[in-house]
Amino acid sequence: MAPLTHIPLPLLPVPPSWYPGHMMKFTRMLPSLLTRTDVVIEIRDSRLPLTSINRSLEGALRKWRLERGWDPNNPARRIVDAGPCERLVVLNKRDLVPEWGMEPFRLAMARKCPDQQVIFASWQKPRDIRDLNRTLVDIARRYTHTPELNVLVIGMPNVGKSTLLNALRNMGIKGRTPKAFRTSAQPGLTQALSTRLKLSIDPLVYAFDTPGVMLPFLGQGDKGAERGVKLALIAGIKEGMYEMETLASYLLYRLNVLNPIAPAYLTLLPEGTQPTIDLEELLSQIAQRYGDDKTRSRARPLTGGCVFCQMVERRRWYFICFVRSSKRTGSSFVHCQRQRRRCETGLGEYFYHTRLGI
Ligand SMILES: Nc1nc2c(ncn2[C@@H]2O[C@H](COP(=O)(O)OP(=O)(O)OP(=O)(O)O)[C@@H](O)[C@H]2O)c(=O)[nH]1
Ligand SMILES: [Mg+2]
Repeated sequence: MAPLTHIPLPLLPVPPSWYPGHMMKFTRMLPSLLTRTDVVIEIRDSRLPLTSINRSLEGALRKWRLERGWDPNNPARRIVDAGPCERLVVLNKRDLVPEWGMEPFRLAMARKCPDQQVIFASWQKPRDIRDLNRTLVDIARRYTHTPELNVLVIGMPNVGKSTLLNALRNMGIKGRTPKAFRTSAQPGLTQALSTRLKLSIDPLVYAFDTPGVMLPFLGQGDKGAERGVKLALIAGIKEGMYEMETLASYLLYRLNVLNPIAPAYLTLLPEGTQPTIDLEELLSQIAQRYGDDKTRSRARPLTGGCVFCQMVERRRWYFICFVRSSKRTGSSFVHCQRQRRRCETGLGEYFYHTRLGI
């Protein structure tokens, strides 16, 4: 099979600005909230472990740690240990990324950011939730003079903050507990700081859920444009801000870059099909192979949504969806494939940074 030799980045639109008032309000509140916080759990999406970092919250977190006695010159050393002050980074939705890359990525992060404890987790894996619960309980037990531990959960929209808190509560409190926080596949559901939620009784651990905060500005040039599209692909940006074609062509570009010899979409097509950089051509091939009618019912949940939403909704299936705007062409083509051991349908970031050691 002839490998693709030239894979141009598709023309991407200037990233939209999605920074509604509740996000700005929360960002302003953060420094004062931190004065009452003992542990920050910052949630990111395992599929975009770097792009889902919200750098706009970084300043407030650094200040909080310095005020609580961490060494400004050595972020791993604490000069005054007067009370709990921990920052945990949870790379959530780990069920959607391949296992083999996690440990190298965690090690690379530990080298680069020694002040952050990086944990991969998924609410679908009870062991992850139990470990996280134990980490919080251990921190609380270390500080016997602190009557209760207050945990603040922050992160970009839709990374799974409310879901993780519900899971932590179910794990930490015996008996049936009602679902505490509302969750949604669409970003921006939580819009205000929550009331406190009890995660453990002995020791007492409370947590606060917060609204997801997007970056006020996604960046200039190709970098900013790519950042926007990537976030849209994992449903981190409000639905409808991107054309489906834009998302599909970027996804095609990513899959080609990831494996120019045998990109993942070839498994959808008859043997011998050549890789392509032409989205229209690929769509036609998929249409020919699967036809429209068969796939229409599957396409329904995608109404204007994002290509990777499906991965979230159906655990054991990875979807590669190439969808034409139904308005313009009246058709949509969707196909799913079984989860592969070394899944290459991700956005590539995870893979690359694991290889490069960040
Ligand atoms: N596959 C998978 N999906 C998850 C996981 N955690 C959360 N989700 C899904 O991600 C979507 C967003 O979850 P939420 O908990 O509402 O996310 P959030 O960060 O609170 O979102 P905002 O309130 O909008 O900031 C939901 O559809 C969840 O079911 C996970 O570990 N794995
Ligand atoms: Mg929420």
